[in-house]
Formats: sequence, structure tokens, C-alpha cells
Amino acid sequence: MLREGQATAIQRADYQAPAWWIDTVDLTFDLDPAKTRVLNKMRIRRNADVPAQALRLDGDELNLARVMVNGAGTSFKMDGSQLVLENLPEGNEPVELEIFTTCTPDKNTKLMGLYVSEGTFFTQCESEGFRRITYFLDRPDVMAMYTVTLRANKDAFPVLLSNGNLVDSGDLEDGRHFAKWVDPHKKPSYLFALVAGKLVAREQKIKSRAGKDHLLQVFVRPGDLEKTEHAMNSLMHSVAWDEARFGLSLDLDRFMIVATSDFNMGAMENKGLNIFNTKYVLASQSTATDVDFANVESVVGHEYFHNWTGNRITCRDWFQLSLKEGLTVFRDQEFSMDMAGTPSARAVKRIEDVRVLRTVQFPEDAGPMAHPVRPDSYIEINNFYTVTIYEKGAEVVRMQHNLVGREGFAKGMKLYFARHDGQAVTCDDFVQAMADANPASPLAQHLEQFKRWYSQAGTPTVKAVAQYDAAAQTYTLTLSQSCAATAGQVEKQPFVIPVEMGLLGQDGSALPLQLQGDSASTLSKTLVLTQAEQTWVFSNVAQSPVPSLLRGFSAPVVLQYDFNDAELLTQLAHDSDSFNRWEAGQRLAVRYALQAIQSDAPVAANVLPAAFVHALRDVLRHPTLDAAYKDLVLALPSEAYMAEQLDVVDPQRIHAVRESMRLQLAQSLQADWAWALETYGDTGAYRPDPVSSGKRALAGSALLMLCLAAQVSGDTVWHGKAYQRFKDAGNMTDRFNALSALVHSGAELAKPALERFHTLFKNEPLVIDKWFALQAGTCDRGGNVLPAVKQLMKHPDFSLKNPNRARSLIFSYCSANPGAFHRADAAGYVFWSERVLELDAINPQVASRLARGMDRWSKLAQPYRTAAREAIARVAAKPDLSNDVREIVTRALG
Ligand code: 0A1
Ligand code: ZN
Repeated sequence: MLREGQATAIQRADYQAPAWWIDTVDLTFDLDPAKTRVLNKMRIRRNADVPAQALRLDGDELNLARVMVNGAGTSFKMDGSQLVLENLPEGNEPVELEIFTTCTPDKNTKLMGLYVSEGTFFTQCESEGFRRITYFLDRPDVMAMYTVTLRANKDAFPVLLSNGNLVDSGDLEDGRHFAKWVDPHKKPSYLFALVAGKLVAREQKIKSRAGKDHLLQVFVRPGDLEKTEHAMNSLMHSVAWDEARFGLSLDLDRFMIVATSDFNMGAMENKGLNIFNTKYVLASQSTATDVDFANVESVVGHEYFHNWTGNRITCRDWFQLSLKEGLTVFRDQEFSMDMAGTPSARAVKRIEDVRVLRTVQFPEDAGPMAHPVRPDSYIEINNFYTVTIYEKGAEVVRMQHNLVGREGFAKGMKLYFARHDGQAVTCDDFVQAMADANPASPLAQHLEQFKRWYSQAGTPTVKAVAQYDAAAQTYTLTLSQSCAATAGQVEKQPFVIPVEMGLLGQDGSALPLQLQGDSASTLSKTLVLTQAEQTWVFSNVAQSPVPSLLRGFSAPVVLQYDFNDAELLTQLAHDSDSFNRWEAGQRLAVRYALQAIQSDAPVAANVLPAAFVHALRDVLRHPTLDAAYKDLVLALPSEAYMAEQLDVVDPQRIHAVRESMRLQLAQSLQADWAWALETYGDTGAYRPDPVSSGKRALAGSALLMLCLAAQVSGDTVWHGKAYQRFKDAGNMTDRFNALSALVHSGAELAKPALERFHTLFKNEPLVIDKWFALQAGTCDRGGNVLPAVKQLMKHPDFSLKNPNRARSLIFSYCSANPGAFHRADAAGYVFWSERVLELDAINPQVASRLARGMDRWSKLAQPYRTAAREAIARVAAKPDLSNDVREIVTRALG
């Protein structure tokens, strides 16, 4: 099929209410991997609010066998992939429509619609996968009641699941059986799901605060059951948390999670039947790291929280995607923080979230795929499941939370549900409820202006200039804002930017803040910047202070202030705001890195001044700071983050400078790293809590630093110790950290360790993913990574068809290892273009994610820039590209 030229952009402004409603859907599936038959009986009626129109149903790769209207045959026509019924009865009476189709799940490599993974049927319908199952009004504002009957061979598919409650089941002829499910809630088609196969479940009965009984189930393949305890605990915590924090209870008798190893994304919130990538369900101490455990908790939370924010109230159209995603990410972030407990652990989570935002979303917002949190147009909606919609969307919700306060936010949520439960609504409806519930708040005061966060793309810059008047004891702070042009948006209007701030004395102590005209003082304050430039004057400031601005990263902006090194060192040693304390260290590291990157001299061995190294030592040796926090402060900014600070990017120069900085820290803090490993290196019986996870993380960093230093000195004692730790480890975190230290430092022992690791875990796909990713992500030594990756593609365990495996090898190399990928001979780019094309024929969604890896090509220095452009052009030249990949490469070439 020639797909070229079919791509037309969908515009938000073109939204029209549907001409028909679908009130009920009764689906009967005869499940067969080679040919599944689907009978779809719908009760539909005209939408009286819009002029009478034909019924146009969406379909995709379906075989149509029969259409009946009110029990009789009918005429119909096809318009592209749509089924059009023009002669439906007039008037507003309900119409019974029956459609009989077949599809081929075992040929479905896109993993959208109904597909087979390891002999089990799964569905993925968001955003437009339901039309690959049957003809339908496949749009989120059409909400229907579903009844689903599944029929299949009982031996091959003993477990038959769909949304809602099981109302009937039993045996049929010829070794077949059936199950009938009724979902008590109406829902859009993207939340439909079915699962059929050989699965087993961990079960848990719970009683809600309201006293209702519920059954929680986590379904996995036999053999994986012992890896589901953490997911089940996370689910129970999620249920309790949503009741306690927002008064939102589980609205179903039964809530199911099912894991599959073939999944395009992380997980999916289908009503009552969440389907998960195994990566976010399965966790045991011997196969999963602390990070994996934390991810399981947050993704289980995320999908569960969608039950209210997404499912009970859904999106009117896909331009409103952030309505559910931004809000639900905000909720899962808060959940993880509340679960972490201590203020320090909360700060660690906040820093991790901001790191993702700044290293992935800020570049997106400055590149060819820049789009507002509520986009205005798209060609392929699957390309808009982005960090802007998710993470920036969550920051926009977080700003609302901060502008109305915690209690005010809870009130806003209550009003949002009171107004819109059961509806498909817009981002505007959400902010309106927040503002209306908090009429005296700065959000309500600046509501229309605040909404620009939804409509304007790009990361604003806030520039701060300050002046201290010793005689008058006043401190004058001027904040100005600007936002660079993005595709299709040249002029930007000022945003509403909450800037939380404090002032430190020269000794680092907190100074009281008293705005001129205020009678009382506080230690921290939120300034609300609404104009292009605004000035605040503080009185009774006894000494020239160090400003601590944008505390807790109170807005998703770039903050510019001309700090001197001494001021940043003061913050690094003393700031009571943990975020800014960490940020001061990052600012210093970036400052020194950029100086070295931009100089013409060969990369020096001492990029970092002694004072900074000493300050880092003080943090590392600090008597009371948590290990997890220390680990974040001691971690250098990533190459990607450094690249974002530059107009012209030489990836090899950045890599060389960062490696030099890392080696400097390894060597000059050698004794301290040894102390850290000694102090934090044994956490006893395994528990994935934040405190012991933090210790393992810091010990892992220490071991890596010791191995790096050892590689240079030629003394391989630490390599031996790392190998020993690798062999003896009682959990995957320590084991994998030790293996990584060997691999990243280029130790001779890396090879036998990798072999041993593979042998130990050859039957654990998620661990084998780590094994591939580690080798593809390791430090390049003389261009050896690309040949290794090509060799690994031939490994019997490798498959491009499995998204997790493709990501572990191909993405780890192309998108996460800049020092190895950006080669002067362009071989990395050639490899990238070949894999994008190869993947596109299998799974366009995964291919287009890989295609995004070249978004920032136009910033590259020569010869990379020309070579990268050529590689993208080679992909774009392919005539039958998917819409997914075509949209990405077209935008990239601009
Ligand atoms: N709504 C899911 C994300 C998701 C989106 C698309 C998918 O298939 C193409 C799958 C999952 C979430 O936010 O978790
Ligand atoms: Zn989501």
C-alpha cells in the first residue's frame, strides 16, 4: 500500500461534535490468532444538536463481512478506510447497527488494536487502535456502555478478560469456552481492552475507606508470579493514596493489571483492565534494580490514578491529551513523593523529575517538534505522546497547585469532578474549575494569562538582576521574561511565572524577606511574574544577600542570574532549599564545562577548580545529608544537558570534556570514594526504600569512580573488587552497578563478567535488556561501540520486533550514547537511518521514536551537521514511510 501523500494535518480549530452518539456496544469475539471474528452490535442515535449527517465510522486494516441496520441488510460505501452509511433512518429514534468484521492478530506487528504476544491476545486502543478491531466512532468524546463476550479455545486461552465485571462464563463445543463481561461505566473506545491467554494472577481483597470490598488482580505468565508482590503493594498504596489525598475511591468491584512483554509504551489505563509492559510490573530483588522498583510504583500509580483523571473525566479530543496526562503525571509524582516520606527523599524525587524535564523536554521545546501543551495541529497523534504533553503538562498543573495552595488544589479537584464527571472535556475546563474554586488566588486573578502555558510552546527565560543598597538596607530584584520563537509561533506573550525565592546571608544563613510595604517577614516567598519586566523591593536587608531563586523549580523556565562562583559555593554549602542547593552545584559544573568546551586548547585534566572539588567532597562526606541526595549532587550534568546550553554542538568535544571532569573527580576524591563505598556499600537485607536505595546508588557511583581511576593508574585492585561485588551481590542493583563499573571503565574483567551475567539471566528477558543496553551505552574506545552493537544485533537473543529489546540495543546506542553515536565517519547516522526504515516496516510508533533521536541535528558542528542532515534526508526519501516517521523527518528537515 502506498501511504505517501495521505498525511493531512488535523486542526484543533476544526473540532466538531459527533453527528451520532453510540449509547451501547455489544461485542462478540471469536478469538483465533490467524483470523478473529468480531460481531459489533451498537445502539446509535443522531446528535440532535448538529445538522443531520451520514454516519462515518473509522476502520483500519479490517475485513468487512456484513452490515445490518435494525435487523436488515443495508447499503453502505467506503471512503478511504471509513465505512459510510448514508441511508440511516431519519429522526431521533435509536438505530440498531450490526457490523461483522475479521482481523488477523498474529500479523499485527504494530501492536495497535488486537495482537498476539507470546501466544496471548492483548489489545491497545489508545489513541486510535479500536478502529483496528471494529468500525466505530473512534474518538474520545463518544462514550458508550460496553458488553463483551469472548470465545476461544479453552486449552490455549484459559483466561478471558475484558473491562468491568464478569457476568457469565462456561464451556462451548469443540473445546471452546466463553466469558461475558459488562462494564458498569460508559467509556470512550480508547479505554476498551481484552486479554486472552495462559495467565496466572496474584490476588488481593481490599476494603476501601468507604467500606466497600474490591478484588485486585495482577496477571502474569506462569513463573512470573513471585515477581508481582511489589506491583500489588504499589496498587494497594495507590488506592489508599487517592482516597486519602483527593477523596477519590475505586469505582469497580474488580481492578486488574495484566503484563505483556510486547508493548509500545509503559502501560495503559484501560478501564478496570490496565495493560502493562512487563518492565513496569515485574520486580524481584534478584532481577530488578532500585530504579526498576521505583518505576513500577510510579507507573502502577499513574495508571491507577487515570481511573479518575482520564477515565471518569476524559478528553474531548486528542488535542486535550495533557488534560489527562499532565494531571496524572502530577498525581503520580506527588504519590511517589508522599510514599518516599522524608523531606529529603521528596527533594530527591523532585530533582530527578526536573532533570528529565530539562534534559528531554527543554530540547523538545527548542527543536523541530516544539508544540504547546495543548497542540494546535498534528498529523499522527501517536507522535504527540511527548514529554511536553506529559512532563511539561505536569509542571503546568504543579504551578496551579502552587498558586492556589494544597488545600485550594483539593477544592479545585472537587469542583472539577462535580462539574464534569462522566464527560469528555478540555484543558480550559480544568483550569476554570481550579480558578473558580479559588477566586481570591493569583490563578483566578490572572486566569486568561495563565492559560498561555497551554497555548504557547517554548521554554521561557527569566532573567534576574539585583541591587543591594547598603545605606537604605534595601534589596531590589528585577525579573524579566522572554520566550524564543518556535515553529509557527513567532511572538510570545508574557506568561504567569511563580518564582519562589529566598535570600541567604554571606555565611549561608536564611535572611528574613520583607517586601516594601509589608509588615511581616517570611523566609521564603513566591513572586508572581506576570509582565515582561517587574521589580520587587525588599526592606530591612541587613547585608548584601545571595539570592536563592526559583526554589523547588517553581516554574518550567530557564533562570539566568549572574551568580559568581562564591555565591554558588555558598548555596551549595548552605541553601535550605534542597533543590537550589543541588542546582548550585550543577550551575558550577556546567559553567566550568562550557569554558573548557568553548576553549581552543586541548582538554585539560583539571577542568574543575580545587574549590569546587572541595565543596563536592564536603557534600560527599557530609554527616547528615542522605546518600541519595549526595549522589545527585556529585553527579555531573549529562552531555545532553551541556549540549542544550550551546548554540553549536561538537558532541566529541563535550564528551571529552565531561570524561575529563569525571576522571578528575575520580582521581582527586579517590580516598573519599573509597570511604563512601565502605560506608554505604552494604545495605543488608534488601528493601527498595528510598534510604537504602540511595545508599546503593552512591556506593555504585563510588565503585565506578574507583574503577575509572584505577584504569588510568594501571592498578587494577578495584577492578578485582568490583568483580567480587558483581559475583557476590545479593540484589540486582549492586550486581548491575558492579558490572557497569567494569564495563564503563573498560576493565579486562568486563568481558567475563558480561558472559557470566548473560549465563545467569538468560531466561530473564528484562535482565537481558539491561545486558544489551549496557553494552550499547558504554563509553566509546576508539569507535568500538558501533561494531559491538552491530554484532549484538546478530545475537540469538536480539529481535527488532520486540520494542523493549529494540530500545535496549538500538535506542541505547543512537539516542543515549552521544559520544559513540556522533562519529566523524557518519557511520552512526547511517546505522540510525537503516534501523528507522527497518523498524518502520514493523512498528511505526517505535520507528518514529527512534527518528526523534536526530531532532537536534541542526545545532551540530561540522562535519556532523551535514552528515546528519543527509541521513535524515535518506529516511525522508523513502516513498512508503508511515505517517508517524514522515511527520518527524519532515519537521526535522524543516
Ligand atoms: N495513556 C498511557 C500511555 C499510552 C499511550 C499510547 C499507547 O499505545 C500506543 C499506550 C500507552 C499512559 O499515559 O500511561
Ligand atoms: Zn498517562
